[in-house]
Amino acid sequence: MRTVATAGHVDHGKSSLVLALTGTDPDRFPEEKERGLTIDLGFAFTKLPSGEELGFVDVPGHVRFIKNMLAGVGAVDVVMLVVAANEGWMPQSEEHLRIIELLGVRDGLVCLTKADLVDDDTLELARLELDDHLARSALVDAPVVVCDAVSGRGLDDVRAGLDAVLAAARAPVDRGRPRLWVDRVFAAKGAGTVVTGTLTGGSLRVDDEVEVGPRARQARIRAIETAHHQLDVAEPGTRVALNLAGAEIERSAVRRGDGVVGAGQWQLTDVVDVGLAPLGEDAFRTRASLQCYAGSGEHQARLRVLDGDRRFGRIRLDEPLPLVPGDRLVLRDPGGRDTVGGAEVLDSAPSGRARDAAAVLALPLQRRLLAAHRWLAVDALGPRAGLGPAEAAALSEELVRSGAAVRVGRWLVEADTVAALRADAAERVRAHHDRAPLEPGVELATLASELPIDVERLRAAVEDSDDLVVERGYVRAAEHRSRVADSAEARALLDALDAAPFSPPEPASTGADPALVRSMVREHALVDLDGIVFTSDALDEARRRVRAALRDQGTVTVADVRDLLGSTRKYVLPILKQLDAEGVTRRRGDDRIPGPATLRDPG
Ligand SMILES: Nc1nc2c(ncn2[C@@H]2O[C@H](COP(=O)(O)OP(=O)(O)OP(=O)(O)O)[C@@H](O)[C@H]2O)c(=O)[nH]1
Ligand SMILES: [Mg+2]
Repeated sequence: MRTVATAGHVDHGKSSLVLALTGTDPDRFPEEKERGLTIDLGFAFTKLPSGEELGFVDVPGHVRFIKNMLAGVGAVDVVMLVVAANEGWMPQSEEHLRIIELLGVRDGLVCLTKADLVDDDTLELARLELDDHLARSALVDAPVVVCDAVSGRGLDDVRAGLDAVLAAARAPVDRGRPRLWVDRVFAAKGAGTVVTGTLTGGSLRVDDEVEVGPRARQARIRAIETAHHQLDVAEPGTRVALNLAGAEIERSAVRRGDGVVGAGQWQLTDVVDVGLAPLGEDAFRTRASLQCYAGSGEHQARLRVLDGDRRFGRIRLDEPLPLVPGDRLVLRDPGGRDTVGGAEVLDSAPSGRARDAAAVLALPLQRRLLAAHRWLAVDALGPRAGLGPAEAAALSEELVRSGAAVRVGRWLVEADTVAALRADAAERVRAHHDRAPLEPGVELATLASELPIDVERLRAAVEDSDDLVVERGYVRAAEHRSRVADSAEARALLDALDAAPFSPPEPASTGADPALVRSMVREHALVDLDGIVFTSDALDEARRRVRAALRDQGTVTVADVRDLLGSTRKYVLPILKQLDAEGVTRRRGDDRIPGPATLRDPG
């Protein structure tokens, strides 16, 4: 199914044409029928000669209801522009055409209707005038059909014309990232809430999880309907009604302008950097309050122009929306009198300073994403670029293959950025090795704060590098000895301590360098218990013997342990204090009983 929106000046015969083509009067409200004036959007369905199902979104022509018109055209990419032959081109013919262009619509059919009200000469004149207005517009190549809704003249040409235009128009894209801008909401008969809109970007099926509105409320699709029949799957381009189930949905009012998107696939944003498309000179002041139309919604927005040429701007919206690069916005002055221009979203999550943004925004999409974010999480690529999972994966690969980016952990980073980071890190680490050759390297967190960068990114960048190594929380040069404890000096010290493991000599008395001792403690080759340095092996052995004794006797005294280890109180007390701290033993009066760790695992 495809969806087409009407456009054109008030009273020019849009709704009458939709009625004549579909048999459904799109004017739903009694007030509309009475006054013969469309106020809000109307919907009707038909089947074209080709067999294609067609949904119409019929918009009001009166300038007072332009907000509703914008809600109707926000998600369609084919229009039917209607001009009455007896009145010719009028202000809303012009404004609607401009709006359509700002939204990026390139395909449409033009109906010169009410032909029954004019003679042939007037009709010919109207036709020439119309061609004038369409020249140099987005609809310059659109077929023009002469018709009227009273006698039915030309209606078959309209149907054939719609078929031809739809066949030639870009097919709705399926990126696997569905989004539906809600244009109508009502309570379902049984339960739940029904929202309608034109589905784009991907398909939705019954039972899919979706997120709704600025707070991304969770909902499940209970049923899908189009043109009065039920669907299991709705394809992009279809006008659908979704029956939504979910506690958060029942309680809250879903409104026109809310987005319904595939769960977990979209990021909501209330600030976007855009390319500006002004209508006329001086359309945008450097800072301005505007009405911004996005999808089916109207929003208050603040625009800040980012460059002297007024090509780029930063727009802050009154609430977060699911927007991606490529989305088109229409901007009107807050008095609501004029459409001043449009905007194309270029960056949906601008992070840099506004005054630096323009240079980045001028780049093509891929370079722009990398330049704007520097560290672009791979799983954010889809939402940031407006791409589906498959496209995002392909883009990621392409960026790496072309050398534009390097894959670092879960990020894509400009090659230069990573290279500079690694060089900086390596220089600092080497300088540290020179200053403190006995130390294992620089602590990862310390290095991160010096650079500065967060630890996770630094770790990823260093782990993939050839000349740096991360080990036990330290970054060292690849050629730096991995363990101080493997050195000859260290072996000599270990041998000296091992000679009397439970009453070891002071390291200084063996001639060991205090820096070496500190490094060995950090590497867990030695333990420092209240200033007495034991080998880790000695502590392990002491722990083993104490646990064995506890198993046999239930309790041990300091004197028991002293005998067990063949040592003296001076050494035994710090060892027992350590075992207490580990939960191996617990004090009870003068005795030690099994601690929580021993009770859990008696060994
Ligand atoms: N003679 C004649 N009258 C028409 C034709 N089409 C519409 N009309 C009349 O023109 C008036 C306006 O028609 P609508 O179809 O409501 O016009 P519209 O463009 O939908 O108007 P808005 O939605 O308010 O912008 C009605 O009185 C129609 O009966 C036509 O082809 N010939
Ligand atoms: Mg109408």
